[in-house]
Amino acid sequence: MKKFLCVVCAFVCANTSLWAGDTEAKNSETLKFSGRIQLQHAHDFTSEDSTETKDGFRMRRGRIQMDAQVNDFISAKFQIEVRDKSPQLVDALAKMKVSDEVTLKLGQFHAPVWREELRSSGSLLLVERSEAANMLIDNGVSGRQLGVGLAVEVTEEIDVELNVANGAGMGVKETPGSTIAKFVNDGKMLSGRVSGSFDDFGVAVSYAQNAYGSEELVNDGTNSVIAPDFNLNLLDGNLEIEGGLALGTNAYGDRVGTAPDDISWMVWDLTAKLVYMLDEPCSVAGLNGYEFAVGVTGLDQNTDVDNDEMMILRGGPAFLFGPKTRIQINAELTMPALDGVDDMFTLRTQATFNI
Ligand SMILES: [Ca+2]
Ligand SMILES: [Ca+2]
Repeated sequence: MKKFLCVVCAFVCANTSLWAGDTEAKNSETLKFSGRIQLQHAHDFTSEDSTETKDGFRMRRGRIQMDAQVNDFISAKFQIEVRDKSPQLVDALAKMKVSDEVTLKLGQFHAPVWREELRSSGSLLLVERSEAANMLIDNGVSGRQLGVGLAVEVTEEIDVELNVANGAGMGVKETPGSTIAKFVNDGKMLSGRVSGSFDDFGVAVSYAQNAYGSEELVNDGTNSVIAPDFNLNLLDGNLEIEGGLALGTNAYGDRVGTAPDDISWMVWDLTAKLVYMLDEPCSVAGLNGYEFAVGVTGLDQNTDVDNDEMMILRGGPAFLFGPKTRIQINAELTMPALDGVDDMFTLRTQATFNI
């Protein structure tokens, strides 16, 4: 009897431990939780302004994500982020599989523009996305947006994605009665991307346009961008090269009187990362590999104006602790073309824990 009880007990215990690892989803076939913690430290070597902090830590990202497979046709993703101390909704989208080739996306998610922007923040080649990526967001032609999209798998290699969104950025609603601001209006952002993925390389071109202001406001116009980008995997995937070029226009409408001239801008970025994996993890926190990445970014805010350009060089090593954890160290040198403006040198370190 004692032996029988032990067997029953062992059986129950074994099953209980299995149950403990599962997540019970009320409405979905599967539900997966994941998250990300990114702690960043930066040191500014150049600022001589005694009123400025030169050095410190910040919580770059604290994220929680849920991925649900509701049924064979519907999946959903929900991600919230706390950056520093500000919580925000990052991704909230549902995907509906219309056919084997066509998927409808609804909610808040990345507009299909700029390869670097579409890469997960947990696997960026350098600590931060480039200033080129930031300039596309600042001009309202990329980034996370609220709207709907259509993803079409044309062939095994060729994908097309189309998107209609508010164009007002993350979490910003556009509803009847809302007050018109720069990107909050009746005008919507339209974007699209055609991409080809082959064995060792990928190539794509994106287009976006976003109407800003309103006919009643002087700043009535449309921002647009066309942006080709690529990536290459060499040396059995240990060398990754990624780049992009974005040609943008901020066009002002036909306003009577004070409308300024249209502005053309250009940004580009080229980044490479070399990975070296150890044969076996070492005893220091399971260190199992190294990376070295370098990147160069060019910004020209107005192609008709001289001396407003900027070149940014970034690079440094990273230490891998298994597939989900790494510490990256980047030296960042920002070189404005304008005479009399000093270069800026920052050392940025980031620990990423994908959990
Ligand atoms: Ca809008
Ligand atoms: Ca210029």
